[in-house]
Amino acid sequence: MKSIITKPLWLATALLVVVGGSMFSCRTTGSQSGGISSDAASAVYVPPGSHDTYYAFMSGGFSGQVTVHGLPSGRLIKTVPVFSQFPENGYGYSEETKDMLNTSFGFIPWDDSHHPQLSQTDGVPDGRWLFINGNNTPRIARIDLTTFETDEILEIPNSAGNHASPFITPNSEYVVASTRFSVPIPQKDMSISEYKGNFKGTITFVKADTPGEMDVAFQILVPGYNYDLSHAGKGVSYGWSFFTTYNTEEANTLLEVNASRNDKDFVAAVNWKRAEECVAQGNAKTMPANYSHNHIDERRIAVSENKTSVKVLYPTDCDNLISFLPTPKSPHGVDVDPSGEYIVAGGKLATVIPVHSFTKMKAAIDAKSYDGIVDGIPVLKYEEILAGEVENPGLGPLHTEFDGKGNAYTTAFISSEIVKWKLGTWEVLDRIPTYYSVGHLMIPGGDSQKPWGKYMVALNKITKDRYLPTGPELAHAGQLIDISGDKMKLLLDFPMMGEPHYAQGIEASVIKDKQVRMFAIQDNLSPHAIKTEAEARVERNGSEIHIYMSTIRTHFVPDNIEGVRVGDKVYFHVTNLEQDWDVPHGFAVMGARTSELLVMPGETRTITWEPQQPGVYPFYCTDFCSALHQEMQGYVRVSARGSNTPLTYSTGG
Ligand code: K7E
Ligand code: CUA
Repeated sequence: MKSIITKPLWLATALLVVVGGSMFSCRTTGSQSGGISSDAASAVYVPPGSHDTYYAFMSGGFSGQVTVHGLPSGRLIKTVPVFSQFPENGYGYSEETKDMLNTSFGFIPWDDSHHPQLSQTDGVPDGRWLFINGNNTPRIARIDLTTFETDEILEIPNSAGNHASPFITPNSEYVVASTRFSVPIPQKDMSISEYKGNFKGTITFVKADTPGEMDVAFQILVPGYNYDLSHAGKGVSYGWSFFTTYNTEEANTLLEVNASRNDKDFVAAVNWKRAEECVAQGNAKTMPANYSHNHIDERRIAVSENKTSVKVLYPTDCDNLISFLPTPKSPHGVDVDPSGEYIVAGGKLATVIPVHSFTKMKAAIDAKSYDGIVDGIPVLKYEEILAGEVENPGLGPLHTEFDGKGNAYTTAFISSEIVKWKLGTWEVLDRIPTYYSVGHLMIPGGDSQKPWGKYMVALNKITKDRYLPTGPELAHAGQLIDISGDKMKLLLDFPMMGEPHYAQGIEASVIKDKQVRMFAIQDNLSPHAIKTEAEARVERNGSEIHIYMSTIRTHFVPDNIEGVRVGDKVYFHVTNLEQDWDVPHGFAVMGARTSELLVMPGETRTITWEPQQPGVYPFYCTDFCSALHQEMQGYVRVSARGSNTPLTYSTGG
């Protein structure tokens, strides 16, 4: 048996080499086959010790987080916890961070993140912050790109399914949010069958340019459609934001059929400069609302506040606020080219890619050339505002990005390909298969006024056979494509945290020299910080035990603690006294129903522990910090409820 198998295997291997070799060489001739070019390996090879040239920020999808990859290597370099608890470093478990996950529904330890957006100055990503939406319990988060930490989360009231979010305006004036699912606004108990005409949508503009002060600037009440995606105007269309809608049928059941009846749905063009005027003139109504705003303050501790009202604009109280641009058919993405003139919609069920002209749209609005008016919102005429249609764009066009050289790239989900076409002539120039079912795509800066048009990442929903199989759930993936030449070239597959939706990329030099390396211990404003080992101590306050603990290579002070009782709540306030880059210490205690802590140099973090049984319990450092890391440990003695074991602890030195 063994010998029979061995020989054919050997033969098969030899055959594979021959076939593989010839496949390789014939696929270098064109990207039509989707093959790998022979220089692909060197194009993505970042030698050990060298850095990638781009940061790529990927939505973590249903993990609720953001992952950071380097391009062109595709290497995963960081997971940033945002909407989901992260036991790896204590985010959402530690006393300093758990209030970040407060909402009007209470503590919510998970969300579904879809669309990262880099802050912009003059329409160009500036590397200060990354925003991302929470799709399920409507929220928008801000990540500080000097620390790669989530430092602010705003809940969006009067919303449901925060999908068209947080697409940013060119000077980071606003990030937007809208209802994917229309609902009664304000919420109330009513029959779902009364959806039509009674359920409403909202489009929300959130003030985004001042850390710690994100807030709803205003909301606009809109008809009960599904508001799916957005992008801001720029250049000539600065001051506008565009939102796709589907289900203009206002169906409330079997949407796959009932929301696909209309030939055209709408792109909602919102003039936010006009909205500002109407709000300033007092045309907005104040509506009670209940939502949370959480941010990390100067002590590096999350504070959570409840907000109680929002300003709501009705389109009938503010003329020229919104126009509806008829758009075939059940559009998903809406993308604006670097000049701001062309508004490209991805009609999931459309046979062409419709491109609207901003200039023609303005002219039609000025001429009041309407097809009708819905809830105070004029519907423009498709033919009058059309710049062009891209023919034969692939099946199921979804999302478009731009290379800054006059070309657009649109994903086609059903035909699993990316189609490159020319702005202005609308001719298809090239197409490349993706593996498989591509959703979004990302060119670094590709939704801004100045794309870095060298690479493109296809963000694929399905990988089937591309990786080693791992049971029923398979890897999600990105594919790196070289777009520097006339023909697109596939360079690399790399796995990503599922499900990848959108992503953002930026040249590494914009961010990498601004990194915080440690927190100065003398500036640590935590009320639980200790600045030296001599300050380490343990205090009892009723049934609360507060342990003010220091860490430095390679010991905890105190390392032995006695006098804790069952029924006590123990707070470990751990300060890392290190003042060196890349020396966090970890802290974990046996039986804690929370997580570990990972404490950065100069930082204080607190985790709680409620011991259940008398005994002696070890704690230890989880991060291999030095040669004597394994020695970095201690014990807590826990006595029975009501015992009189005196509170004692070891001291430094
Ligand atoms: Cu995945 Cu932007 Cu949520 Cu399209 S969305 S694919
Ligand atoms: Cu500190 Cu390991």
